Amino acid sequence: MAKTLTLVYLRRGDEILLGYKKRGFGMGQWNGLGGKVEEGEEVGESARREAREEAGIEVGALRKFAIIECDYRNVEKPGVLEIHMFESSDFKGEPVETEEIKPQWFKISEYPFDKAWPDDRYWFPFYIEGKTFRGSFLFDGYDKITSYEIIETLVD
Ligand code: 8DG
Repeated sequence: MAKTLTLVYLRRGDEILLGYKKRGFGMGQWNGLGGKVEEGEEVGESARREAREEAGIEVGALRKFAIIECDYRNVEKPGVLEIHMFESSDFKGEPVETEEIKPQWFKISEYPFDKAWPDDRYWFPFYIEGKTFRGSFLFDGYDKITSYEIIETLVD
């Protein structure tokens, strides 16, 4: 069974909030806020909890725009992660640095693809075009994608 995780992208005009991961999985890369969904936790609630824990932000309404599956092969712990992706412009507070991440607003046109998970460059254009979609990515190690598919569809 795939593990369920979240990502939440806060938006402020033509800017997007990313966090530089200081430790743990995906360390040294920029990503949305998020993490593992805990047992008994609703996915949206989990995304809000991660935004609070990682950057001290209280998030209100969320819009889910995608679910992606990342299948990691040739790694120490192979397996599939199912990641539910949300955006929100409804939040209180300014992001603060925590032990886990350093937050920073980026212009959409300056998304740091070179220092982010390799799938981001494939799905981000779908998000920017306002599409909702499902993606699946087959990884060889954590840095290389050997095949992928993105299908525009409703997500819930
Ligand atoms: P924890 O023990 O602190 O809970 O875990 P962690 O190691 O710090 O991180 P995590 O909770 O496992 O969360 C990993 C985050 O990274 C989660 O928000 C989902 C996201 N993520 C992946 N894989 C990929 C990917 O391929 N692309 C993108 N954009 N995000 C990913 O886990």
